[in-house]
Amino acid sequence: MPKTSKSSRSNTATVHDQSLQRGAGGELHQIAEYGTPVLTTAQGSPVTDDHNTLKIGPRGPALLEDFHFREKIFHFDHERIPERVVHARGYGAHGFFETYESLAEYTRADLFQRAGEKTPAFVRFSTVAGNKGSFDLARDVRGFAVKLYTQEGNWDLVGNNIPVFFIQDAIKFPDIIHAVKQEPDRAFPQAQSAHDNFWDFISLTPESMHMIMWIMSDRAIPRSFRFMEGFGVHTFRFVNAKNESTFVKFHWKPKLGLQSVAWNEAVKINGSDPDFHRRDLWESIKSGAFPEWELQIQLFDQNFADNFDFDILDATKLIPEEILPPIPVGRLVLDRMPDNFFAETEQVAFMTQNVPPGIDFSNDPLLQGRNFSYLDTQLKRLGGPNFTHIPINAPKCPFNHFQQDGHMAMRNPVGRVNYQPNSWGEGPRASTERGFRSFADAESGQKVRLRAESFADHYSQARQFYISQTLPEQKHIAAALTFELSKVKTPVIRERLVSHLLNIDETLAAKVARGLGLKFMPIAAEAAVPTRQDLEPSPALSIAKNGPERFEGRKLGILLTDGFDGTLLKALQKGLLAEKAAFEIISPVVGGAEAADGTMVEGDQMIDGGPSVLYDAVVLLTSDSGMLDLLKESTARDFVADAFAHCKFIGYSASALPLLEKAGIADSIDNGVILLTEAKDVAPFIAELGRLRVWAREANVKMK
Ligand code: HDE
Repeated sequence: MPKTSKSSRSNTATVHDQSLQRGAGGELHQIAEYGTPVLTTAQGSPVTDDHNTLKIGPRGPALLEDFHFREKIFHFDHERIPERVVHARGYGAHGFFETYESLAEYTRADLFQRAGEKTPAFVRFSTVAGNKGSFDLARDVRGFAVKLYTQEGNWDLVGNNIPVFFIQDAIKFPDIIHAVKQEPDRAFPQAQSAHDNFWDFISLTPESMHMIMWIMSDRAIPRSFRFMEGFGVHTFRFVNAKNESTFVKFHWKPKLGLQSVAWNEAVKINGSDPDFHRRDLWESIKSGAFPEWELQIQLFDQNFADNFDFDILDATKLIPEEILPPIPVGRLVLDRMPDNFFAETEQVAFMTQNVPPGIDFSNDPLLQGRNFSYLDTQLKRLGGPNFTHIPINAPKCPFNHFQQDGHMAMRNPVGRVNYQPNSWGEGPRASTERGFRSFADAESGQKVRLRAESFADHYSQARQFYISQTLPEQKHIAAALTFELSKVKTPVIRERLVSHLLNIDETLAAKVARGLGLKFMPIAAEAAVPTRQDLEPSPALSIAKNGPERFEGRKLGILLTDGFDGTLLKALQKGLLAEKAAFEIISPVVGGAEAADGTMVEGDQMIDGGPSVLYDAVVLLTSDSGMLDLLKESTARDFVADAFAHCKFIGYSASALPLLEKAGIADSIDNGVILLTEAKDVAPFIAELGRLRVWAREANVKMK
């Protein structure tokens, strides 16, 4: 947030700092003063000079005995650990989960027993395909992994922001991931699914079609982590104290509603702020605007499962919320950033098999495979079996076991006893009463490598998703498919994909075929289940139908020039504060702009560094004289043209009209481009911002 006076710089070290001394070669040493901590080696030995290696004479050879240098460099050389094979780029935060009411009827999970119980939580959001250093606005699934430190052990709900998945059996996971990541010979494209290998695999994998509808929708380019849903995806089980089981699906619903960006916007955000999502989470938590989600659950019994149209073990299917309304059971609040990114966000080890008593697995073959993979991957990534000793991974409840030794062991069992049974009467013992007990489902059958026939309908829910979208959302899906396939060089892959689309929606298939310039329409792909079910639309699947209708939590970009109307700015600031929305000042120079009454307002961004794609809506507060300079600046034109093209609300003072002209929109002013003349215009303007986008404009700024 900008300040209206100059900020103090007292915390910033300058070359006038008294603690700075010059060494013989002119280098600056910062030396310890009374009360400041003394630099030491990792062994605790105080250091005299951290700028020069130990040498024979100032220009002589370096000495091997320089233990400080050796320790410093060797540690640096070992700083990297393998990045996650998927979900490498992520960002996390601490918080808590609060239970609304006891769920003892359904589960004995300790965290769900008492109303008002608060359970510490750590959440890591991520993209899937890109490397650790890739950009945030990739078109991709987002990971939504939640670690809940319950009083009966850690529960990891390792979910995504999309409730279904590409594949039905874990054995296909390496294939889909190989296909989506950079192609192995050329090592590109980075963090993009728009390439031959991905679409080749997809077009040969009909079970992925439902997920493809989601991943080509706006869900794959969320505005920020704060505005997306999370899903446990699989069917799990609740098990109560009487060992009765109820099936359960988990959903996280963001308090601020759902929101995504436009594709063209995503591409530009990646250029101007590749850390857009990280920064958003950091800024909102640091400013005290703590993101919040409600945990809602879909509960159902075997009878429901037997009568539902699809197999509840199939992770490419969901249960529409209209058929089985989710029940709110608690809330998740993120209120603290990690002290250190590596120690916490990078080293956090999520594992689907981390479940406390009262939560159990279903036979979903994807979940069963995951239960193997996550432990294995942590052993590799974190270097050994003692990753549970790392504070972010250690339970916060008492724990006792006989596991010992190994690399970096930090909590070996104390005393003589490290086995059971023993004659010493010491050490922990298993408890039939408190311990985890798997639900005793009766299983029998032949050993087979077979996919269940009940998994075979790949198109009905894909169509249901598509027809549940608003018109603009449907257009975005068609545009995304066309864009992605336009990057595919092999025509047969494009055609094969269109042949699947024909089984989902003929108009969609026709649009994509037209967009790609296909000479003829391929025949529809042969479906394993010939008759597609015509399912009712499910409004819960659309982002637009579940909008926030408030500007709370969003950010307004205010472009100022010298001579702007200070009363309008003050009214905007006040209105946004009341709305719990943020704003940034963008000015031709970062030093800021001077209002007509002589007040100086500091800028947060120079016009070059603050393109309109970084904001949910923009305002142009200018003056006639200020406009003369701004008109020479092409980024100012782009600022306005992009905001308009991305269907954003634009507020402007009358003097900004020439800039609207320069941006080519003066003749297309619609009800989303709003003149702000005096302070009383501001409240209705802010109320309008709650609509977030003027989707009706899209027809005028995009080809059909
Ligand atoms: Fe994962 N997944 N996954 N996944 N996954 C990993 O574990 C895996 C799947 C998800 O922020 C890995 O620690 C298999 C579905 C998230 O640290 C690895 C299969 C869903 C994260 C792994 C799946 C997810 C991971 C890589 C197919 C949504 C990031 C690094 C059966 C419900 C967690 C790691 C974090 C990470 C395996 C499919 C979500 C290799 C074998 C479905 C959010 O273990």
